[in-house]
Amino acid sequence: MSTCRVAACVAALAAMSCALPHSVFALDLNRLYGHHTKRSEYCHPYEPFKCPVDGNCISIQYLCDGAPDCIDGYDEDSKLCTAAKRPPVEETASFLQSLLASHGPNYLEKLFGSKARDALEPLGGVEKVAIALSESQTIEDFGAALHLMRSDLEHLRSVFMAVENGDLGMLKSLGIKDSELGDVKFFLEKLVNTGFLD
Ligand SMILES: [Ca+2]
Repeated sequence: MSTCRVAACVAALAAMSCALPHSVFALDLNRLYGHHTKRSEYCHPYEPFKCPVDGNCISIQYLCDGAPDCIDGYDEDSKLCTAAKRPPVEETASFLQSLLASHGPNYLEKLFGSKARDALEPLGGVEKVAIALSESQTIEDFGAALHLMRSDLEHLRSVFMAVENGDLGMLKSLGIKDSELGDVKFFLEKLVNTGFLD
């Protein structure tokens, strides 16, 4: 579980690097690795990404560029590179949490099916679902990560396909409130636009 959290954290930081100056990214990486890296071993701000295994420091431009720069290829890890294109895990988790808080603990059954009851507990909780949404390259990977039943996965796929086709009637028929339609559509489109249905 803790490995998952670290991976998600790295992914979120990688995603942030697109929007933030490198110096900010470096500070956050230092905080992330601070508990097992001596201060003197910090990476230079120009090469802020530290490979977890070999400790090499690499520039942001070599993250997810298609060529391995860490000895174990971690800079090209598919989960890391998928998550780098997605909204940060924290943002996804708080969006899911806000829907549950507004509409009750079973509201997300509408999207993720019968296992998404009780604030997503049968799926491992909100954070686990948010991490899976961030790191799963495709909807099939997402289904595998959360052990979704095939029927629930096909339902979710039909929701995504409706959104991809601009059919908001599908979301309305599921009982998504008009006031939330825009946010839910935006959230699902982000996933579609980063290869979730490929
Ligand atoms: Ca690379």
